[in-house]
Amino acid sequence: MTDLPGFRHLGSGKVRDLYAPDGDEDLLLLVASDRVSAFDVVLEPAVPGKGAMLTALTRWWFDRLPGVPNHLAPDGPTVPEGVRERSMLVRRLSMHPVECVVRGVVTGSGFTEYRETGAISGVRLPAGLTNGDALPEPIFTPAFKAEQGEHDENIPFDRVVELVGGEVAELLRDRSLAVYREGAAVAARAGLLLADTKFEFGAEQDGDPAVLADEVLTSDSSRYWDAAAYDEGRRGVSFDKQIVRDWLRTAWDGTGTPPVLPDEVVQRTAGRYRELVDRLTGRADRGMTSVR
Ligand code: Q0Z
Repeated sequence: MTDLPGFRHLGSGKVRDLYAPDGDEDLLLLVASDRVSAFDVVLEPAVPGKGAMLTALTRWWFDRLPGVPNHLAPDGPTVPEGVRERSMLVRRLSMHPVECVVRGVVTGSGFTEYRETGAISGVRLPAGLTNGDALPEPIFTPAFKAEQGEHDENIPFDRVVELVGGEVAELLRDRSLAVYREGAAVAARAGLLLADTKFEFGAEQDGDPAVLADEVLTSDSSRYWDAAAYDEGRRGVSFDKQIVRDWLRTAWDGTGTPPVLPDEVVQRTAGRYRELVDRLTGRADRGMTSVR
């Protein structure tokens, strides 16, 4: 994390940092770092270009989703050169305490809940599903946003209604499903399966009550799987982080500080992030000058 002149640091997640510009209460600066996490820990060293690539991807998706209002600020203070290409200046919203998860595939915590209860977030599913099975239709499986470090708690749609009201709850669900469908269609053309993804929405003061915020359809907020591998029965192979996960499993027992990633693992991972962006956006330079 860097000191940014003209900005105040508000907080950090595992791989991102949040700032507010001095003297403008209505804006925020979201900075995507090059840090990479796996198995819930942040690893060393960083993956060069990752923050720029994921920021470019969110901007690209916002551009492709003209029907869904998003939080990008039309203008604002000049962002320091050193973080500009991995930052987004956004309008400050009143965030809804709901993670809007959409699943096209049953996996992860969703599969665990399904195995235990036959449902995910109150959505009953057919019997006999296996980890990684695709659903006939994507499902909206909201979760209540936990405090930092805790895991989100899946909640039924009725609970979303109690939290945000019926009209907003329906907007969250309908917009989430629409964005997932667009994402999955684009991914399919790129030979990728969008297994699941999560969105966050916030309300504008006296404006739209369900503005799409945060990062969108990045591989940090979504599971992108290689479709060819999936069709061969190799399910759950993450498009970008698999190299890190596979290496870490061989090199670490999960206790104490994780080992430093070898340069070869870092470089191959950077290449996978680049390939993800290239395949989704159809190659061509996307302005990530530092990455190419
Ligand atoms: C997003 C986060 C972090 C990056 C707050 N438009 C908005 N209005 C109000 N709040 C947010 C947004 Cl995007 C908001 N986050 C998550 C944390 C770095 C994003 F450390 N937190």
